[in-house]
Amino acid sequence: MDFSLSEEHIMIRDAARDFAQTELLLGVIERDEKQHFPAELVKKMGDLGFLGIMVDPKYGGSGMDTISYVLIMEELSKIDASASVIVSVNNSLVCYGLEAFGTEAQKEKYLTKLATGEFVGAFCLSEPEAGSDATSQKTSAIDKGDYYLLNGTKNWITNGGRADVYIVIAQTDKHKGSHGINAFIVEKGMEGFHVGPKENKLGIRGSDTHTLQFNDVKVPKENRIGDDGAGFRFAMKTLSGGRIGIAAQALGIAAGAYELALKYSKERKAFGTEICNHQAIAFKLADMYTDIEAARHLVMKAAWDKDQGNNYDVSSAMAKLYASKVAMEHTVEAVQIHGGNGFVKDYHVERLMRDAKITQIYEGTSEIQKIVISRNIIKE
Ligand code: COS
Repeated sequence: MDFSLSEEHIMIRDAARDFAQTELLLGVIERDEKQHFPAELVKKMGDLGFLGIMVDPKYGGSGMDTISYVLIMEELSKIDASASVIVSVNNSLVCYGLEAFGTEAQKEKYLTKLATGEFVGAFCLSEPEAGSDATSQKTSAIDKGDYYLLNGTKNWITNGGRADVYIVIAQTDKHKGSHGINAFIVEKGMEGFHVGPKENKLGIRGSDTHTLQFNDVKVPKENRIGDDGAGFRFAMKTLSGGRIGIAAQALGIAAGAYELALKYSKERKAFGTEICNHQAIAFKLADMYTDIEAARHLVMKAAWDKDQGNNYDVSSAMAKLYASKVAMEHTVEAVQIHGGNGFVKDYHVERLMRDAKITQIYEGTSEIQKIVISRNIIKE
């Protein structure tokens, strides 16, 4: 067993850290306040290879492993979780889904542009009445010969108004339950595809979240991903990888808040000494440090499982469940350590606290992660 990072991993992590602390930090408060999508920064992240981290270089990707992906996600998320969710969705839900399950023609046409950042992708599973209960898809895709006729509504779609390529999950045969579901590639601008208003969110306010409407959209047959009826398993498998990305995001949010709290506690004085010298604060820091390190181990283990070709359904669920809990609890503590300043936007921790909450909700709520974990351990 070896817990050390390779020189290459350290270089990758440092490059992401450098980018986050110089480029992402600039204007992060304003982007959050104004719900401003960081289009310029997305382009720069594309140039750095952050939008197709694990994609094979023959499709324009960086050809890195999942450990590199989580290292990058952690560093970006310490500073700007709105930017990192764009990276996470593009990498693990869209690029991975296409690379692992798409046809050669789909990879040529879409993956090559998504991996370089020329295109941005979105993943559309959730519906008004199918969030956690993902098999209850109401969006339908009727087989019309050489195309499918797509109708329905998707909500809380990350990159919803900004994407070029949308992977849409829909019911093709409701009598077959989860085996009557398919995944389709829908392009921006297809007739009958409408983007609804942008959501006004508690956190990750710089990311672009919309409801999408599909009214008789003709999706060519060749845009179906995988075999007929394989769409639910495609979505589940893709989400297992997505959960590693979100776990790394939660880890980054927690670690970012911890680093700010540690620094502040060494500068701020009360009762004649820096507040880190008071046990009330020192013990909070000890708990944060320990829990964040434990979360990091779970995140790394899930990434390692994926890189080794092991099943990572449970390790990704555990990583997301635990890292998101740590992010929520310790961003609250980071605000507490900052006192009144923690309640003010300039100190960043209140934003990290707001951003933390979504990591317990999207790509499977904490309760869903417990379903995945418990079902798997019971059946063993
Ligand atoms: N990999 C491959 N196949 C999987 C799978 C996985 N990770 N998880 C489930 N499946 C398969 C099952 O094996 C089953 O196939 P069979 O019928 O051939 O046995 C099929 O998919 C249906 O699975 P299951 O019966 O477990 O479905 P449930 O309706 O009970 O739902 C949960 C399972 C709750 C785990 C699933 O609906 C889920 O993950 N929901 C959350 C969705 C989510 O994350 N939403 C957020 C949207 S993205 S922001």
